Amino acid sequence: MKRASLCTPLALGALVAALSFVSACSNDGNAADSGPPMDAFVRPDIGPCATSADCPGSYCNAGSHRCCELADPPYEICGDMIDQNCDMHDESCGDNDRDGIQACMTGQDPLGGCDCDDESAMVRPPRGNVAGADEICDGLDNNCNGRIDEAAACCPACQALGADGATRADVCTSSGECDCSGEPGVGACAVGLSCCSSGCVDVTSDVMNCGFCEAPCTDQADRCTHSACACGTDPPCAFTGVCMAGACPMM
Ligand SMILES: [Ca+2]
Ligand SMILES: [Ca+2]
Ligand SMILES: [Ca+2]
Ligand SMILES: [Ca+2]
Repeated sequence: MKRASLCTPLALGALVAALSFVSACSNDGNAADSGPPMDAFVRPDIGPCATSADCPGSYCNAGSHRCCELADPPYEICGDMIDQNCDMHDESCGDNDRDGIQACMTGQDPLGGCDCDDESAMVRPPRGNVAGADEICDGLDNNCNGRIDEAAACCPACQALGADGATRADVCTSSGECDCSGEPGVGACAVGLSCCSSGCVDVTSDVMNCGFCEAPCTDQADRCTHSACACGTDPPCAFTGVCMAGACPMM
């Protein structure tokens, strides 16, 4: 592979390289120079490229001196002078896309709750009160979990189940099987059940998932009947009333 001399200005694609250049080239052999030999100034982790000419079809990352190669899983670390997602620039730190999740910084695990693409509000992990982005079939890891388009809606095995494939399951396993992440490893929920965070449930009667997943009934009801919350055989109590033993308090 072609390598430029450390003392050739054209070789300086980055601040890091510039610092190496200044240090190395100041060691010109004069008696006043008592530093270590030139090679000692080369960063030990410096990569194989000096300029983008060394990277056919790609370009040389300034911070690593390695040809840009898409990180797997895809993510971007801000402010490190390395373009992990190969979009031709290093991301700034902060919350650039204003989706409530800070960019991933050096030393942070990209799968640990930082924004793996802080330039797209369509990409963010769940964190605190901020919901993660929905995983949609767009070739991106929208929820920053390290998997691209793993949702049931993007999964041929779930689609093969028919119209309710994305209701009975929510994820495609890494081996391509349709599964419910609330009850992993058992495949899609049985016909008539919905895949919710608590597993496979009947949303027509489940008080914690009444009508829809993650839709619990309040204290004004004590059961879920035909997908609707109820207090006994009646509708839920008025706002301040707590349903007890199937009855609302006397007003
Ligand atoms: Ca970066
Ligand atoms: Ca963000
Ligand atoms: Ca994902
Ligand atoms: Ca996606």
